[in-house]
Amino acid sequence: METSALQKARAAYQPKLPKALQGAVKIQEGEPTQSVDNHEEIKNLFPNTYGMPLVEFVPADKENALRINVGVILSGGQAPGGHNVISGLFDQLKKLNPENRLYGFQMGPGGLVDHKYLEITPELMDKYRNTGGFDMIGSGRTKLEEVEQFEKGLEIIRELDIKALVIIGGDDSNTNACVLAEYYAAKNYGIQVIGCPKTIDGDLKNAQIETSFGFDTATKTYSEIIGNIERDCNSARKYWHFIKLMGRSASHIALECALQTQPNICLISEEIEARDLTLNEIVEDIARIVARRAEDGRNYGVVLIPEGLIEFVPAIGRLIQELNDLLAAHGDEYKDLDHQAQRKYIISHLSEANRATYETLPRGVARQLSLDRDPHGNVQVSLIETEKLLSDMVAMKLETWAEEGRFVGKFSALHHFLGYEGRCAAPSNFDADYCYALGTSAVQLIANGKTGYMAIVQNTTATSDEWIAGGVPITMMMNMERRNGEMKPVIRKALVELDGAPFKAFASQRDEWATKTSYIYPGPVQYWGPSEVCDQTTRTLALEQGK
Ligand code: FBP
Repeated sequence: METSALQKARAAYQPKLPKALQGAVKIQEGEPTQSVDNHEEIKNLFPNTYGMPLVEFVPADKENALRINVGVILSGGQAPGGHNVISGLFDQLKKLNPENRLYGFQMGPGGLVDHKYLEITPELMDKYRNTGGFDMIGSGRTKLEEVEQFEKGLEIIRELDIKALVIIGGDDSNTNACVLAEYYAAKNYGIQVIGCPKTIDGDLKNAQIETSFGFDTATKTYSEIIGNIERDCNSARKYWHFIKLMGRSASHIALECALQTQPNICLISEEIEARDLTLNEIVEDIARIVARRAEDGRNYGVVLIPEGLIEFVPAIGRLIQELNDLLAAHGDEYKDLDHQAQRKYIISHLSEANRATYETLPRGVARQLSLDRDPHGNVQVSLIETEKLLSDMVAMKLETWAEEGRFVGKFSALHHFLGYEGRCAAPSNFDADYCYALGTSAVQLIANGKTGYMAIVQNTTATSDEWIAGGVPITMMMNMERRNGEMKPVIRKALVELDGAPFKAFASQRDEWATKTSYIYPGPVQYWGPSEVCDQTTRTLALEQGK
């Protein structure tokens, strides 16, 4: 494999570990925990892994020389730093006992079920240190939830003499990690399961998890690109750029990028839902800003749009709920119809109010809403061209206003979708260190006999040696939610809080950003140089921690 000069230099970077993880470690247990909601239901579903205490690692006198084989799985969308979780696991396992082995199951959870794996050797590991991507073992979205899959996985686990599995994933994958941990515990199989918080979306966070890995690098990468577009925009002064950003339901990515780049407009789905806005009202708000800037001779601007926006427009959200249930119940008879017949089928099965919403949506968007859900039951919002939909509707609104004699200036729109551009970026120093510490923590949880835990690292706005490492029982983050037409135990997703510091900081400045041009051009992620340039956390994390 040919490598770039940057990759070579970066391979030599030794990620920094918190003080508590640098030497021998023991655990300090806190009070028993309970789920965030639906205590009785979650307790009944997870009798063996419910109520366990929070744990923190503290220095010990002697290292636990545990001899163990471990399996690791990368699950779901790529996020910068995945390889560093694996190098953290690898180095710590070898440190405990050089005989320890680490196996990577390939292409996601499916690799466990289909017995596709490779052993992670020192040579292989060294090729991937501090690199982006998940290509070392690949990733996938197979949902681990059936007993048959757990038993099939057990066969290879036994064959390789694996005693613990580490599942690196987002909220859905960690929910499945917990279900698997519970199953293996209930059966007394002696297999531990540990999760690690991954996702660029930033929606796997709570009182214990300060941030999911990948959010830092991905938002810095998108902000670099947005800054470049803003600078082009401010040079040519002739286009409105509509930029959709990944993030699924949550608008954390859009909000963080807005804080880093100060665009003219940034929509926040959670606010749109709270204000009960219709699509038409959102379009009018944007068109008003376009017309206002045109009065000052500014026929250009930048709009950030979170990819999940459409689900949060209340009428469309209600429609999606009904479509989810409809597709879950009638998916088989619907699947084989052609496009035209599928549309008819949906229209004839929807309730009156939702049918009206469905029929008023542009055909392409309506179709995208009725396509297959991902294996976890989510609408594939990355496929919906919201940026195009909004700019078309803004253009129509401006035309109507112009016909009414209002001055609207010139409106020429360009579209971008930022998602895949950042998911495999080489991890920032923050993500490189954070992920390495998560991998190290996961091994310490295993060494201390834990299962059904997620590795955590806290105090992350301090310097890395002051970070605090430990574990949180996954059941603690769970509640019951409706998925694919059924109530299921799931990790509660963190959406943007409208009374939280990041949103408030944005809301207090956005009117000025709309009318003036206050762009910030952050430039690329830096790996070497002054600390304020290369070790900066996201604005979201800093604001949440009052920095
Ligand atoms: P995860 O929740 O798996 O981390 O997904 C992140 C994400 O990048 C979302 O932002 C996006 O909607 C989705 O993956 C796209 O999915 P795919 O990788 O299957 O195209």
